[in-house]
Amino acid sequence: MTNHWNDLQWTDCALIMGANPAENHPISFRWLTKAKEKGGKIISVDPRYTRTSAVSDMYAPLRSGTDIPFVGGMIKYAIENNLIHKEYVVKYTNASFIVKEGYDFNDGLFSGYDEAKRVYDKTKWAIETTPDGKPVKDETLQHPRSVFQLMKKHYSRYDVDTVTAVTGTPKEDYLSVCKTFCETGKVGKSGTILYAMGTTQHTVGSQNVRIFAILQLLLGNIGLPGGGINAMRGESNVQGSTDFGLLWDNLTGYLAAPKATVPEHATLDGYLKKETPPSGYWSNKPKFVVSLLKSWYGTSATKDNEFGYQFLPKGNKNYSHINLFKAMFNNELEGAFLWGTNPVVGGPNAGKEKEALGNLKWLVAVDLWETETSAFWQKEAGNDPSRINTEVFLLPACSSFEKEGSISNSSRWMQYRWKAIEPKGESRPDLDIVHELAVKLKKLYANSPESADKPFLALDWNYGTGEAPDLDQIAKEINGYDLKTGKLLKTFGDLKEDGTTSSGNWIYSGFYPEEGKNLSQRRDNKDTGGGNFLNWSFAWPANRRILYNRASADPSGKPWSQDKAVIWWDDAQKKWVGNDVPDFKAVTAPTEPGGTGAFMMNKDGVALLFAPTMNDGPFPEHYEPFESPVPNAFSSVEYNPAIVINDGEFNKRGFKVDYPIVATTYRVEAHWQSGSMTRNQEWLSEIARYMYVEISEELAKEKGINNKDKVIVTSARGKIEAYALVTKRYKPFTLKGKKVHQIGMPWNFGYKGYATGATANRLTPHIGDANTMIPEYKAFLCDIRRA
Ligand SMILES: Nc1nc2c(c(=O)[nH]1)N[C@H]1C(S)=C(S)[C@@H](COP(=O)(O)OP(=O)(O)OC[C@H]3O[C@@H](n4cnc5c(=O)[nH]c(N)nc54)[C@H](O)[C@@H]3O)O[C@H]1N2
Ligand SMILES: Nc1nc2c(c(=O)[nH]1)N[C@H]1C(S)=C(S)[C@@H](COP(=O)(O)OP(=O)(O)OC[C@H]3O[C@@H](n4cnc5c(=O)[nH]c(N)nc54)[C@H](O)[C@@H]3O)O[C@H]1N2
Ligand SMILES: [Mo]
Repeated sequence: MTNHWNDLQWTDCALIMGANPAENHPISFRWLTKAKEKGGKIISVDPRYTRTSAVSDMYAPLRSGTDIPFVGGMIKYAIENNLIHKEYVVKYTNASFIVKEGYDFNDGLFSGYDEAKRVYDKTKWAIETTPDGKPVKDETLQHPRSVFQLMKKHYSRYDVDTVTAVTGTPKEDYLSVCKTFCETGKVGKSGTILYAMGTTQHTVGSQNVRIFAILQLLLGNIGLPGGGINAMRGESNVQGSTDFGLLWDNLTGYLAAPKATVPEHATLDGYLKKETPPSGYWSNKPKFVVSLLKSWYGTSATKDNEFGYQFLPKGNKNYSHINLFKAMFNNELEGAFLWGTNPVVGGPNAGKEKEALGNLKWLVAVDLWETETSAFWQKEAGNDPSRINTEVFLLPACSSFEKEGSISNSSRWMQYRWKAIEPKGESRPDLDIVHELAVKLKKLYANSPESADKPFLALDWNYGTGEAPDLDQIAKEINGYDLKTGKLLKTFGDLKEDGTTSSGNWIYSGFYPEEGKNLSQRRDNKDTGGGNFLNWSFAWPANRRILYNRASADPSGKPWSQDKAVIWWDDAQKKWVGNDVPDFKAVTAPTEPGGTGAFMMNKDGVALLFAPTMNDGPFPEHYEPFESPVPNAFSSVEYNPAIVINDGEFNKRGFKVDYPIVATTYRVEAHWQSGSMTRNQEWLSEIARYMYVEISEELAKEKGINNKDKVIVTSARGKIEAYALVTKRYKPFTLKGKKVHQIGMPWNFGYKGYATGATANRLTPHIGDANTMIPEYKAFLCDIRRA
């Protein structure tokens, strides 16, 4: 989230698109309800009329996979009706930058496309620079190659008629959403966009988020209270896990993992040169990287050995979830640890992922329960246990209530949690399990002459001598030290690139200062102003609650409006003051270089309307999902031209002749994820007992299906049986005068626990987004009939 949960109370309009927070993030409604009491409006945009829609002021349906046309049309509407915040756009975005000749967009493709490799040459999307490397600008925004004009041209194609013929949204509903949300472009108003998996789980998932950002920047909504673009994170600590490098291509703190395929990454020096931009806050990257290496490898990290950089693995493959399972399927992996995950229910094309597990020699599952995954070898229809040779170990982990440590929520708040009860049975905290493994393996490998074992032996593992690791030691390591004095660091501003500081995660540096204590344990619930609660826990970075808060003030440092003031320049005190920790050094005057840089992480201090960094184009463009019932109305390019096509058996593609119905998947309030946590609870199992499929009354009639009938849903990957839930929540879409049906189903079911039922993921495609590889769980084709 750019903002935080409590801050939602200040919004004038919340556009909830691609999420159902009334069920999945109920805490949001505590604050959205307050916003409503103050006159704020809530809009729900979802293919299905959800519980969120039911408490919203406005609802607009759209066919799954058509968010880019929906928002693209809003961008056109805002520009044409003069609703944008012009000064904000000129000063705080790259709208005025001139794009070099060579950039082009033609029939769905940007310039630089290599059809054989399915990749773009992004150098074709460069910004024109002066001899000293500064962007060339036209602040009148009139230059035909200015970002603003190119963007305007790009979205001029997204007119209301074309958009609604693609999304299937009734025109009046669509126009009401445009009008209501775009009113937040007025100075003194702020609007927020709340999103989650309905947005990201698409082959255009990253561009779905990008187009939200563009709209919010045009309306001047980022950096303001009640504004921003707010990703409601999923699992309670998923924010923390990505902060700490759990994504396959990241080290902690969003530093790129070195790759064998990037020649410059062969040395630390080369890596730093390649990955460090010349300006913006990321220009400090060498300090973060060297401090990270120092905290991982301690005294084994010296200047002479590139601070242990060569200990880091340098992969040559994409090992996102989708590719890992493909590798498993192709016998490229010998064994796997599946730590707190249940892919036999939650993975895309789960039937095939289950098959892939059988190709492992060994599998270690660490979980609270025996799940469909650790029990994948057991007898189930179509399974022959005698043919599976995988040796499975199940290590019992204890639940969050039985251990202590911190979790980071969507607000970026790192909150410490204490143990409530002792662990049951032989279960142990995950950290203890990791710790014991590491200690035992270190002993086992101590005398190994193998060079492959050197990195593991070089790891500094100094978390005490007990059976359990010393949590305080770990917390301090994350914060980081001044290695010369042995003192804890106060801020990441003190990190050095010469090996004299350490920090296990630079973005958290400062949460455990020498004088204080672990700030994630702070529980002072006094409002410090603006509902920001600065003394409650610790928010990264630097305890800042609203990211990009510099943009809440005009270039001279005066709030755009008193109603939406966050920080402002106090000329008497010669510093930034207000309700939040300022975006940059508090003493940087607006008149100084960088003083207007509201987006300080970026190279030129501005936000990117035009983003030459994306794999699938600098502007979001509509492509149909990998499986779609209609041709693309915007170009002759069918689906995202930059996605990796997983040919072969793992991902059979379905076509509308066999599978004419659009399907989507979602979660239900009474179940948590793959269901291990809830389908093993009698009470929750009673509330949501059976697997079902929601279908419209119209489709039910066409197919002769009655409410509660058993039905069979098929896709190119498989078939499942479920109960029909005939509902008014779905309505057929009318696309260019033709009727297209959509159905939806929960993905929380499996064959373990009390409440059992068919797994929706037996149907979903094994295809991912062009930038992140997140699977396209939210839009695919199927058919349905009575069982
Ligand atoms: N009770 C409960 N709460 C949970 C979870 C749980 O399992 N149970 N899981 C947690 C986790 S890990 C996560 S990631 C979050 C997920 O939170 P959400 O993203 O809210 O979860 P979903 O229900 O999967 O999807 C949200 C909505 O997206 C809609 N949708 C489908 N396709 C599209 C589309 O193309 N465009 C748009 N605009 N909408 C679409 C669906 O109809 C659905 O209503 O929830 C968290 N909270
Ligand atoms: N079709 C479809 N599929 C989806 C989605 C969708 O919207 N549609 N959503 C996707 C999303 S957003 C997510 S996040 C994934 C989730 O996919 P998974 O992470 O595979 O699913 P979970 O059920 O959250 O699995 C977590 C497991 O961890 C165990 N567990 C709980 N607490 C602990 C603990 O403290 N320690 C350990 N070791 N284990 C613990 C639980 O018992 C459970 O078995 O599913 C994805 N799959
Ligand atoms: Mo999630």
